Amino acid sequence: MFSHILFLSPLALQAIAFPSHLESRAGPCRKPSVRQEWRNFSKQQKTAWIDAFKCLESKPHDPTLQPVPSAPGLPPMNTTGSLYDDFTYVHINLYPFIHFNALFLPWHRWYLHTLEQLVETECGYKGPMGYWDWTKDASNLKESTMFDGNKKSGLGGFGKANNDFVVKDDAFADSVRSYPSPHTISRNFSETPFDENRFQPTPWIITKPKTRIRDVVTPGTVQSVINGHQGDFKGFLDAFDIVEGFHTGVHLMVGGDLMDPAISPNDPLFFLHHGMLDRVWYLWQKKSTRNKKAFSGGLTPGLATLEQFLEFRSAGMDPQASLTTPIPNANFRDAVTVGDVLDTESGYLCYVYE
Ligand SMILES: *[C@@H]1O[C@H](CO)[C@@H](O)[C@H](O)[C@H]1NC(C)=O
Ligand SMILES: *[C@@H]1O[C@H](CO)[C@@H](O)[C@H](O)[C@H]1NC(C)=O
Ligand SMILES: *[C@@H]1O[C@H](CO)[C@@H](O)[C@H](O)[C@H]1NC(C)=O
Ligand SMILES: [Cu+2]
Repeated sequence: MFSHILFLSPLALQAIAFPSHLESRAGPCRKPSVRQEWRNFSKQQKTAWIDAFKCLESKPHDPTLQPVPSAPGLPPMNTTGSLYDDFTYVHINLYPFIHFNALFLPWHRWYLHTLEQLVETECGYKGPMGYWDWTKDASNLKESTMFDGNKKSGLGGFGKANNDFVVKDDAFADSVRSYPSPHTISRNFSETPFDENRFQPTPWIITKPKTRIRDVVTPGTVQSVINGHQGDFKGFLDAFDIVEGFHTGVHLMVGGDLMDPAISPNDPLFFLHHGMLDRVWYLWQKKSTRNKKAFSGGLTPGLATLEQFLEFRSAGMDPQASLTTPIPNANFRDAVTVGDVLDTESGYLCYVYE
């Protein structure tokens, strides 16, 4: 793990404010793609999804990626890595601008959509995108069927202590990730993931370290988030992304690459976990017209001290974001605004969750 500091200067925020070639994106959505729960993929579909990811590992670095000035401590760009590494690097580079603020959900929605475009256009993938409904696993997380050890169709389980927790039983066992330095992924399960100093680099915002993950990823927790905060995006985001909650909790529970916040897309589970998070936002948006249009919150993460975090929490501090705020993209693929990704079924996006 590497530690870095998340204090952003106004200059750094300006640097991300205007990605290049911003254009309006409108269009009808006649046949939305359907994102499926991973356990609802057939074995052949799982293999095809995994093969598409491996295909991205075989493609070279894309020189159009242009990192923005970012937080000290983040790894520098490695131009001999793969296109998969580039995609991870977009997350590493923009990490301080897209978490614990208003952009968290819109940015990750753009990120998943960009992945979908990458596997389709670069690798000819035609199957569905997926999500991991961890509420199905709350009573038995470590033994979840997500952690399937099939070399062709399995995402694999957890590593062993005598082997630095490197995952060996998955289809990605030979996949080298370049960030922060070349390695294959690791995972180390924890029942109480908010404890044990797993949460870096801002450990001071954890106030309930004994929280058990099984009590957090329940259907009831998710349902109350979806049912709450009518029309109030900021309130919804605060409830959705509390620190001892399901977003952070699942990252920390799996451990290894997934718990290291900036490099977490190294583990393909990232995309299925964030698929679920995007789906929870989607289900909240479906609740009412007011929810569907709601968006608010600040652009600066309030993470400097616990006092600051308790005041601003996950929805960020000034300056305030709006529908015309650009989604930071480090010049990688489409430059769009928050307004472009609010509706998954019209304009720029065209998908639903089953
Ligand atoms: C699984 O897929 C079937 C159709 O392929 C669908 O009817 C069902 O609702 C899906 N189940 C879940 C849990 O999404
Ligand atoms: C960059 O990534 C490539 C491919 O993973 C690796 O061989 C090389 O050692 C990396 N360079 C650095 C400086 O980490
Ligand atoms: C792995 O997880 C266990 C249990 O949560 C913890 O005690 C241990 O320190 C972790 N080891 C590493 C290397 O992360
Ligand atoms: Cu992220």
